[in-house]
Amino acid sequence: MKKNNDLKHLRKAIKKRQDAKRFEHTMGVEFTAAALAMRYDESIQNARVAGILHDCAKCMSDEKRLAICDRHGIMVTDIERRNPFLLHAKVGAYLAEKKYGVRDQNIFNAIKFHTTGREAMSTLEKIIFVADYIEPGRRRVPGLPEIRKLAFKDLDAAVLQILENTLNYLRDSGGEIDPMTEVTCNYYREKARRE
Ligand code: DGI
Ligand code: FE
Ligand code: FE
Repeated sequence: MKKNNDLKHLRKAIKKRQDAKRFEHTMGVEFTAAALAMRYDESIQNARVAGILHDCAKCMSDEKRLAICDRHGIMVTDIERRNPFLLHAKVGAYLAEKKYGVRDQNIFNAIKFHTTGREAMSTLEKIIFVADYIEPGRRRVPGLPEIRKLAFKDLDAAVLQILENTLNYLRDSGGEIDPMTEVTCNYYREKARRE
């Protein structure tokens, strides 16, 4: 299949499974991930595929996400069991392979870690993590214009800023923090300090 057809096919499949608002976000992430791929010498095609698929398990009930994990031996941590929306990343990576035929490990990982991040992310993983936060349709969050600029200057610095914002937001709103989000934040804080 030609690459452009591939993208068209994936967009069409996802459009059927997401509500209009979520699909608009998906298109924003595809677009932004492509722009960041240009800036950071990453594969534009891979960035677009990962962008289209990153939230493929978002428009699904918690029960369904948990059932997919149980059925396919995907490990569910305690925090994920209590906050099953977090599973849309892991389940999304699984579906990217099984349902959408993605064969590239780097693309799965970009989907799998797009919500919490992880230590030592690949360029593609960071691109999706950042694109998800800064895409044009993202609702206003404090400091977003600065993070958008920063993303095209220093990708690691943008990753760190997003993690700090997310952790502050979770602390203020009383959301339960996934230890993975904290581990990622500490890693990028330490990395910035050393460089
Ligand atoms: O799926 P999206 O809404 O496009 O974006 P996302 O996958 O980054 O999910 C965003 C939400 O995830 C946002 O409200 C913050 C939340 N999040 C990120 N890290 C954690 C977290 N939520 C909890 N409870 N714990 C975390 O550690
Ligand atoms: Fe998401
Ligand atoms: Fe998203």
